[in-house]
Amino acid sequence: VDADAYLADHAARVDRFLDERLPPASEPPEALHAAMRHLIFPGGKRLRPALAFAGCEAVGRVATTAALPAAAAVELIHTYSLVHDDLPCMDDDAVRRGRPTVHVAFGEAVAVLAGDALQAEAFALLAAPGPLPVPDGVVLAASRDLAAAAGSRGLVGGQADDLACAEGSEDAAGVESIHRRKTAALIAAAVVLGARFGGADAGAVAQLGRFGRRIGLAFQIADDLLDRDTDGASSYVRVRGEERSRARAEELLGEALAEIDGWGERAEPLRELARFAVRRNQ
Ligand code: GRG
Repeated sequence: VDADAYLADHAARVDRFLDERLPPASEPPEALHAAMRHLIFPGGKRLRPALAFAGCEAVGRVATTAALPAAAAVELIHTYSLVHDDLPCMDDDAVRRGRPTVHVAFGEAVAVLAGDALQAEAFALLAAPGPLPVPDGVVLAASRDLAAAAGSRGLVGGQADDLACAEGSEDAAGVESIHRRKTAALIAAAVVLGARFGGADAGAVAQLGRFGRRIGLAFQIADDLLDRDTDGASSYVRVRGEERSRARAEELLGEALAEIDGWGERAEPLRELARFAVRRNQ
């Protein structure tokens, strides 16, 4: 399995599904619906949806089509967080995914509302009937996991602490704590939700949760190494230096892969995506 090919194939699948399910830009309120779609299409790497499909595949019980709602829901939460992170009151960015940010294109108020609506839409899509039947209990557990990853003990809490330490006063443990919540929680949720939609039992969910949290943290350290956010308060590279950051990312990758050692061929996409997340250059 080649990570680039897997990402491209599964991006196309989740994009089709999102395009079908999201309100069309022609539906009133048009500006809001256009703003919601602005950062969704064209997307980024679609790593989180790919991880959801790979989590489903690793469990190996059902066709990965079953995981479409999980893959789409996680990408919607991710995209909403980018829309809000780019706002003038947060990172104040004018460009995202190579295009004007949502607030630049549609104004600040519409960007806030588009983010809000994308977040709600994530849960609506997760709970709506998907292409294949999924037990209600699976949807309930997945909703709980996604809400936890997105909430004040996950993504939003990590963002809050990141903003609070804007002077860069954090030590390595503090930076890791922020990274675990701001980035790793949602990446782990992607794997876990995909696995749940694939019929994973409690043991597999726990293992893939540990796998996903390590990959998520390593992904963020790799992001710090790519140096996109040099002044970032919570840069691992700033507190640890480049060499130790690389070593930490590799250590986490090793721990993650050990977690799914013995899962066989079906977990190969998950392994390839893990290596990609840590060693990527994009
Ligand atoms: C505003 C609630 C709220 C949270 C913001 C996502 C985020 C938290 C901030 C964006 C800045 C940043 C560096 C976040 C860390 C996560 C991260 C590396 C996001 C970028 O993910 P990619 O590389 O992006 O997967 P694409 O565009 O490929 O989807």
